[in-house]
Amino acid sequence: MKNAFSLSGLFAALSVLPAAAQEGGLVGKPVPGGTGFQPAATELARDIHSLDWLLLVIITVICVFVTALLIWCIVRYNRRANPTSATFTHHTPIEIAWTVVPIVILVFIGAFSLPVLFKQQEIPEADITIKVTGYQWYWGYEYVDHEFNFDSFMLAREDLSEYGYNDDEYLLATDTRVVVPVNKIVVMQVTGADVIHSWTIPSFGVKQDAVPGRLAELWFKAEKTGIFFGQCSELCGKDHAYMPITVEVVTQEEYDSWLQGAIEQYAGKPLTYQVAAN
Ligand SMILES: [Cu+2]
Repeated sequence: MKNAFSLSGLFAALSVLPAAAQEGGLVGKPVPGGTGFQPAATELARDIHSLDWLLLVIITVICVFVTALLIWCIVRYNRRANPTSATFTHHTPIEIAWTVVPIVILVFIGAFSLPVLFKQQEIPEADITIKVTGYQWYWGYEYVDHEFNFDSFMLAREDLSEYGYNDDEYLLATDTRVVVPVNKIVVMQVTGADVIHSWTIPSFGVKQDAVPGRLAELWFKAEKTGIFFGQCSELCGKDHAYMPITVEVVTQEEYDSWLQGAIEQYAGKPLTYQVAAN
């Protein structure tokens, strides 16, 4: 780990732009009063947000309807208002209605949710392929088209400013970043080296479990430049909260020059498979 920190110190000096100078800024850190989703930076994330709104409308209508029915029954059929209760046991039209209406609602929801799911799961042809491996407790990235790899560790509080981050980006900022070009299809191949982790960038609308022995895929096409944060999303041991994810989306020219530097710096570095001894 020590080695990786000193290497990445060098890398920080080579880094593309200071963190604050990005178009999209830094996305994914806590904001005062924030309750909603992190802003969408991909079509996938926009789709998820629209689906969430649709579901919110549907469940609100259902909740209001059921609450109104309950209140009506309490008022109209309480013991005082309705001393002689009805004795029937069946009402076929109502039974048909409460079977058919939920089916129609579920089919309606499925008609909107399944296309979103398929869009995420059908992996398009990649412009850039990156293999990401979850370790206890950091992430390793391999740019498979260019045969180099590096690890990404969370920055200690005292190192944040050296890397161009602010104090409130503690627990999110990492020493190295996954750098990708804007408007290009990036396919991440996700796996785990020791236990199950989960790789996510909420603004991209992607999340994938990193399961040892399996290679899963996710894809995204970021439409904005900037720095995007995510965190390991599968409880993976004592430092689970300390293995964040930082992705930097840059222009194609910036990516090309970064790539040149990264190849020079990292190519030939052996893959690190440090499996925890437990
Ligand atoms: Cu974890």
